[in-house]
Amino acid sequence: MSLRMLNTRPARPCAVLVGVQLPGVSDAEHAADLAELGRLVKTLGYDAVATVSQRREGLASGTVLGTGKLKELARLTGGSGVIASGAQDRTTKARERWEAAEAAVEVPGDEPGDEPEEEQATAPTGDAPVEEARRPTVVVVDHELSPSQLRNLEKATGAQVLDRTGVIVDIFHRHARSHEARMQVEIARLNYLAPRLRESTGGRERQQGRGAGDSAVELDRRKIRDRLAELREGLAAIQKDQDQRRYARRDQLRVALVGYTNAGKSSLMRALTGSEVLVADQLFATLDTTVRALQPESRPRVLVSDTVGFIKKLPHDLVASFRSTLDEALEASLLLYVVDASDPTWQMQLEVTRTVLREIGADAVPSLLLFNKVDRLDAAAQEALRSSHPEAMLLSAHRPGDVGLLRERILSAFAASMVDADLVIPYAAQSRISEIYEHTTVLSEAFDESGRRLRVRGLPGAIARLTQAFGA
Ligand SMILES: Nc1nc2c(ncn2[C@@H]2O[C@H](COP(=O)(O)OP(=O)(O)OP(=O)(O)O)[C@@H](O)[C@H]2O)c(=O)[nH]1
Ligand SMILES: [Mg+2]
Repeated sequence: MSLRMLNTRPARPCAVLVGVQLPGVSDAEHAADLAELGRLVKTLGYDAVATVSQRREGLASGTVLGTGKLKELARLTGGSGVIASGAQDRTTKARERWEAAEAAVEVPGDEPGDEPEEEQATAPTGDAPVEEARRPTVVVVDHELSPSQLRNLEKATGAQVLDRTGVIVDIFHRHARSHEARMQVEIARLNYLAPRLRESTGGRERQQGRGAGDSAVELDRRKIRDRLAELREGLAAIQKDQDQRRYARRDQLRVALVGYTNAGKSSLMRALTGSEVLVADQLFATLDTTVRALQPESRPRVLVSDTVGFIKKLPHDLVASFRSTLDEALEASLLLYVVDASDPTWQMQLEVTRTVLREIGADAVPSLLLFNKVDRLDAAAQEALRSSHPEAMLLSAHRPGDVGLLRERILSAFAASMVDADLVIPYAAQSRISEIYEHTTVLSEAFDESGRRLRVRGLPGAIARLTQAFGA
């Protein structure tokens, strides 16, 4: 017995995943959704130790799950399984859970048949502390819950309940680094929390009496409103500054890496620009937009931006809060759609990315489809992608040769839209030569009495501006 206790891993809190399979959602899709929820939950630092899943017509019921499934879930978490009088304090249920420990904790898996029978749910007393440590204390539901569904589930399970949006908002909160990202995330978080405020403090309120709880919540809500106003003001100032910087880059060639979270955008950003952006095998590692020049530098210079990834069922106000990512995409001269070709759900991931970008009008921007991580695919799978998507490029961000070819593809995509012009730079204005080299490719150069004569090639905008100043 004591040996088993020694085996106990340092406590990472345990979570149980809950999903409803709605009509029209295939088994495979449902399993993939739950697997993705598992990765989100892992990114947040929990171990997903069990899955409860049910086929239902809709999500409208008070607890999302049916009565039987709710009981099953409650067995895992040690809750009562009922809502009305089930609002007992979790500590009063400790003994019950202690007794129900071991077998009720399901090994991760999506098979409904894996679920343990009720009569198995008795563990030897001596094991109780070990099993108690592995008992899920968090229930994570793969759908957006209404505040009352959330409260009902908390009552019935005795566990903390998070929905998919809540998990994403929490990850964003942990990963945001820059001042701007932190402000954006705080706005999204407060918007998410405000309507759920009363529910999450439900237990305490009941003890204090409803009136006291309500006014405290009202006060909190007012504070949230004030804070939101303050944040929006701060963000507007930052974004104005960014707009100006973007305006200054308007004539430059810009490429934006867009795609599902974890597709390898930051890895490609590093490889293309030599920058040290964060690469990590977790969801939403990047929450800041970074812009760097393509390396080795080209003439004209090409700027590459790394952006925040997308995910299925990303709440709309969270998308909206990432304005800088969307602006980067919208204003890019070329969009690189990065797909993790080794993920069995890549088609869905690409569709999600396309849908969000279509919604903001970025589908008009020329694009190039990149199947990344092909080092994980066998030859047959690569061949299949090549024949189904002849226009796309297969590559691995980890192979310098592939990255070199991508660089060539980017430069040749721009070559088609370039225009040529003749410029004369008077000797008195030679200090502006570097500006010309930055924005154009100089095709030929000669000197005469009027100054330096250049034949240049660049984007129409930059050429128009330069011709106005130096047109021959
Ligand atoms: N095998 C393989 N792994 C890759 C490749 N590209 C990226 N990865 C890995 O995939 C994981 C995610 O890579 P990132 O570059 O951080 O992905 P991202 O798209 O920026 O992800 P977010 O910022 O979270 O949206 C990391 O563990 C990378 O090392 C590749 O071509 N092959
Ligand atoms: Mg990234």
